[in-house]
Amino acid sequence: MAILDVLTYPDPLLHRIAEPVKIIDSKIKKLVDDMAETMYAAPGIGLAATQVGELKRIMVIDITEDKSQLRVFINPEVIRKEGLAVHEEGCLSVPGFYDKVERAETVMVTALDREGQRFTINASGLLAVCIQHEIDHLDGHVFVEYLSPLKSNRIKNKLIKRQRELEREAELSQPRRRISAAARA
Ligand code: QAP
Ligand code: CO
Repeated sequence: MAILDVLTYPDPLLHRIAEPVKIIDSKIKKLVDDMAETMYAAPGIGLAATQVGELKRIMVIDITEDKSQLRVFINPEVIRKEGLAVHEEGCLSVPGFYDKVERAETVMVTALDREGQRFTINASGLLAVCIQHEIDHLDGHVFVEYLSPLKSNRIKNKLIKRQRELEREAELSQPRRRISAAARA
């Protein structure tokens, strides 16, 4: 198992549409396992394959406190939505930012599990929010798109600035690799 790198908004890959999984082979199972490990390590309650740069319709969710109920959704489809509810959301790809988003209150979803078995669930509350948030990722959407342009631009600019700082720190921690030809001369 491995902890994967999570893409940060506004990475362009986060806006691509993921492809359905055709066959659940050992590579897909490894990706599912690595995604679960990555989500638990964060820690987070949901992660879509798009967030780790894999444009496949796979997401993992565990909303329990004790990490006891991993749910794997492969090729998920919403077959019914009802009501509206507002919930505070965050995202591993939007670290440090949280805001309220309105979504359906309950959703009926069908998907394949890690073994390829079809299951259908009726979700409400936090699970319903999380399922809709992760399916959005598979369709190339990030929750900040639902916020006002003022808020989403502010978040985007702060994350770009932070990414630049992180890249600069990474450079400084490996000075030897970066000595230029001019400096050696
Ligand atoms: C999606 O999000 C979600 O900013 C899953 O610094 C979130 O697991 C659905 C996280 C809320 C419904 C409600 C976020 C971790 C985790 C951060 C997550 C952070 C560290 C987000
Ligand atoms: Co997210």
